Amino acid sequence: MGDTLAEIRQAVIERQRDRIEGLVREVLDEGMEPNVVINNGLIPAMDEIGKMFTEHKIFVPEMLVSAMTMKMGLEVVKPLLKGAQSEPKGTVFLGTVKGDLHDIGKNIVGMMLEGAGFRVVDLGVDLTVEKLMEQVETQSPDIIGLSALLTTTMPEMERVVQELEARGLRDRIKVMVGGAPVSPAFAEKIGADGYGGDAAQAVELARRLSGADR
Ligand code: B1M
Repeated sequence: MGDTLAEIRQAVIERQRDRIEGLVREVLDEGMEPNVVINNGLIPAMDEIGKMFTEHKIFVPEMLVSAMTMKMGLEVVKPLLKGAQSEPKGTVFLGTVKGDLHDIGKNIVGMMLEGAGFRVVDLGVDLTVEKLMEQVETQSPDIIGLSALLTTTMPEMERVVQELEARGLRDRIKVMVGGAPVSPAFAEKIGADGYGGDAAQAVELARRLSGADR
């Protein structure tokens, strides 16, 4: 199984879209936990892609096709992460902030939250504060989860917190933030309720913020 995990990483790095689904199915059929496929196969491959991009060994088009390959792998894993609970633990609005198109991490967080029994409303990428507030006014969530991968888009997270305050909604709606450049110190600085370093931490945090851990 270890060898196939290495092949999964390789398939993402080398953009082998024709192989990825079969490889992921193979390890799942052999009994590997979906979380292991994500954390030890798919995610490390994207880390490697990031390094290669920084070192100018690959460029945006290659990075994009690797991301597409990873998404194809994630789609195979997704049905296995769905929770069977009937009563949701709370509603989470999830989005990647304005100006930012990175959605792989957000999608993994969403899948894990659903698996843990939350109702997740995915508001997509490049999410403006205005669009988010429109949604908040119509179907009040318990938690807003924001993802940012670019240092330049992180300030959008603070705008969301400020807008909730301005509308008098801050006490009712918790805000959690995450994404590679985000840190606990940043979360605290902008007045968010918490930071998730990865999808597992995001689930723990959502449980705590919604009171579902009590
Ligand atoms: Co871009 N990109 N990218 N990119 N990209 C990064 C982020 C970068 C670090 C690469 C590099 O330089 N090494 C760099 C940012 C530098 C910076 O800001 N300091 C960068 C850049 C520069 C850019 C462009 C500007 C490139 C260009 O056009 N010149 C451009 C920007 C486009 C835009 O957004 N406006 C761009 C474009 C792209 C693609 C479209 C090609 C593609 C994205 C495809 C897609 O997402 N659909 C892409 C990719 C794939 C990457 C890297 C290689 C991988 C990101 C990823 O998917 N990681 C990335 C390098 C890297 O991160 N190593 C890079 C895997 C994913 C599972 O991890 O998203 O961190 P992550 O999510 C984790 C945790 O962070 C956490 O849980 C997840 C699961 O463990 N988490 C949360 C995430 N959100 C959370 C929310 C939570 C809690 C936890 O609560 C709500």
